[in-house]
Amino acid sequence: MKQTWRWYGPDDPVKLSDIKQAGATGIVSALHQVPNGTVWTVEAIKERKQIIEAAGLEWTVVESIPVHENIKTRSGDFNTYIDNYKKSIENLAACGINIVCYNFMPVLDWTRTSLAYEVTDGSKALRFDVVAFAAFELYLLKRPGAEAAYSDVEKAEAKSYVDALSEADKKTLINNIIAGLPGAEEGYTLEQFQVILDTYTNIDAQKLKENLVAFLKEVIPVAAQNNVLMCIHPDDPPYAILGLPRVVSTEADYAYLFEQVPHVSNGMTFCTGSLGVRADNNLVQIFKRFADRVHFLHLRSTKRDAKGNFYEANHLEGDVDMFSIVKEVVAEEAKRKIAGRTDTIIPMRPDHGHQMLDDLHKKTNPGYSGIGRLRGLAELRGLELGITKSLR
Ligand code: DNO
Repeated sequence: MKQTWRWYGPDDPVKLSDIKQAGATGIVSALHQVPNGTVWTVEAIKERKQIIEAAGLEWTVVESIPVHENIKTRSGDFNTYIDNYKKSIENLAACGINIVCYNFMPVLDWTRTSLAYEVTDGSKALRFDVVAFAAFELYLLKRPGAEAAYSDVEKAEAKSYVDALSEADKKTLINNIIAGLPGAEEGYTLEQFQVILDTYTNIDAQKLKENLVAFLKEVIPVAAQNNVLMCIHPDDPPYAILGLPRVVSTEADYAYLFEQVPHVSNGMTFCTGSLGVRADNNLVQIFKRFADRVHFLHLRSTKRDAKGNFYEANHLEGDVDMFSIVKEVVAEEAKRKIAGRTDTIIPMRPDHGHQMLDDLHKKTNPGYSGIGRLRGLAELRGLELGITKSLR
């Protein structure tokens, strides 16, 4: 695996020099300053690339070129936004960057209810609590239609939860969910949020799938022509929320996308943490089935409970069998070598990390602390080395 690290750009509190010391050789970055839907110019790409290379690192993966909401709903100026997307792919290819991660989640990217859940060792993790989420949509957002999605018992639980929150706690919960976690690009206020949710009134899962396939049918040929590997990130969490459809959550979802648009440039970001939230996702089976299309790996683990709550566990703990996954990755890399493919070393990044040690006293991007990810990377690197050596 190529060890990479997500860097949010010059304002990231974790510096390129820190990343070098962590032992990563590749950078995962995006032009977060460019508004969604706008072309990434060669100039702007080169500028970022030079900063990365001046630090002795390589810009390996783009995460993400965001997909404009109008493309997801196929409304408004969606054709222009698709053209712009293609142009950004061409420009990246012209600069020698050829792996692009993106997602197709309506309105919200990844979602958590708590960004500072204290685990038993005193470090802090990200968490999704189903009761807190229900409290948000039922009693803070007051989403029309939310009532029908919950049983009376669930509603009562959510009500006691919200009643016990201070005004400040309520604000934090709202912000955690809709203000936009790092990389989400879009953030909303409560008022804006309901307006944008309403743009999906006539879009069910089938329609959203069709819109995604229509987007892929336009974009993948351009990527293929430019030797760019596109890799769609799974939904996080991997199920419908807020009455919005989500269509990249399961093995069947991925199978459908690859059937519709078979070129290998139509690939996946294999995110163990997102996929692992569903007990019915068999991660090893999913990896094996789509292994030749895995262009990028997000390695982290989650721990779920019977109620559907989950928190982000240490990288080698929790529900994800990281040993088996990395073993499959090592096997896939060997297969690619024999097949004469050029992408024989799959980039991975330690996805998220706890806020721990010195991170606890610093301002960090939620999930993207320096030391927490350093721990993750070190553990994953050791795991891979152990597997590789034991196979010789
Ligand atoms: C969260 C990330 C996601 C991811 C996007 C990909 O930590 O994994 O924000 O970057 O969904 O487009």
